[in-house]
Amino acid sequence: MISGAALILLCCQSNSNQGSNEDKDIASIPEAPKQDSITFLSSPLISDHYTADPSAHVFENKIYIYPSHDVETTVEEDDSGAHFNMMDYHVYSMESSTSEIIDHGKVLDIKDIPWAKRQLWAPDAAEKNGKYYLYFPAKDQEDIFRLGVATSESPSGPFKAEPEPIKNSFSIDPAVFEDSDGQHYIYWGGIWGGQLQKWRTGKYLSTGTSPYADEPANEEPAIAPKVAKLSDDMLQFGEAPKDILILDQEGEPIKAGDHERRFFEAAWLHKYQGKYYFSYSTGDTHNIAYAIGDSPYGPFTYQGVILKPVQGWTNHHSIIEAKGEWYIFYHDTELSGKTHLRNIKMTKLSHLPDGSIETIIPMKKMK
Ligand code: FUB
Repeated sequence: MISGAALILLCCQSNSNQGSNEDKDIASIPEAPKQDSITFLSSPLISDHYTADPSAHVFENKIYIYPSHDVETTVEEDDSGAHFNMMDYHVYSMESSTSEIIDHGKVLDIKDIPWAKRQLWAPDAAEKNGKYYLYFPAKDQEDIFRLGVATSESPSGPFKAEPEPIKNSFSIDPAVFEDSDGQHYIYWGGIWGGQLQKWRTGKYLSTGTSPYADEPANEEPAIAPKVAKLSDDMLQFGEAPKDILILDQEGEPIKAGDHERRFFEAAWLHKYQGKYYFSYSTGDTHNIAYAIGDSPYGPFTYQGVILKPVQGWTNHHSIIEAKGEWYIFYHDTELSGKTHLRNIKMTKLSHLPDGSIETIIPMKKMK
């Protein structure tokens, strides 16, 4: 639950672009539709581009944000998310949670990713030995989602894509967690448009275009998100991908029909007081939920909801500690009112004394 006092507008930073004098989308952002009846917990961090799926990290003592860059498209909306037709990535940074947000400009373009055909979806980044790695999903020439990596000497890019996707990679939404011993783990997966259900047998199931065709029956265990150690050079899986088990309080796997609690997409991992917190979107029920475990591989036991539904269909987040405070980055559609044109936001996140996370209510609708 969130206290009334917490329901204030945070984060009113203006944003400035340090990248080349690149065209901003601002000219094409129409006036926000009137939403007098909604009070939002936070304000958009960026208002000259549409941004989504914010993966935040503290690098070089600053907050860096790696979001998707949403764009208008002529591609028609469908159940597989074809209208999320993103073409490039920008990187943003902030000196602190209350500072101005800096746009470092375009850091990777789809035309510079040799294997990628379309849809640059939610990315994440990691650092090792002073080098930076951008992980991202894109559809390959066969329209199969794969995970790619691009590298840079700086957290603000530009990033150079590897010529091939990560070997044996599939699906979407990579998120990289560095454990206290320096080992990096990559988490990923997304059902429906994210195609994870198509890999149930270990091979891609070409059962037509319906994103629902290959889902398990309601009483079967839900499709599991994936985890793997990264290789020493950070460019490949360092081991065969493993299933992440999400259990209910009785120790039973969450079922496929349990849409309130089952994994859908947007995996994230953070560590708090020695415990591993796996958080994710429940998709069609629109929550960010979390589960706690004793190992980066899980199993994780379902605990509850971190972030209630935002405006818009998708809910996608990241969680970081910066200067001793915890923050959640997320998105909604406050600026556009359109599902595929989102804007990123942030607010504080609280771990309660028993280790649970206080539920955040991102908006209130007035009657
Ligand atoms: O941004 C495209 C997709 O929408 C992401 O990959 C999902 O997590 C959802 O936010």
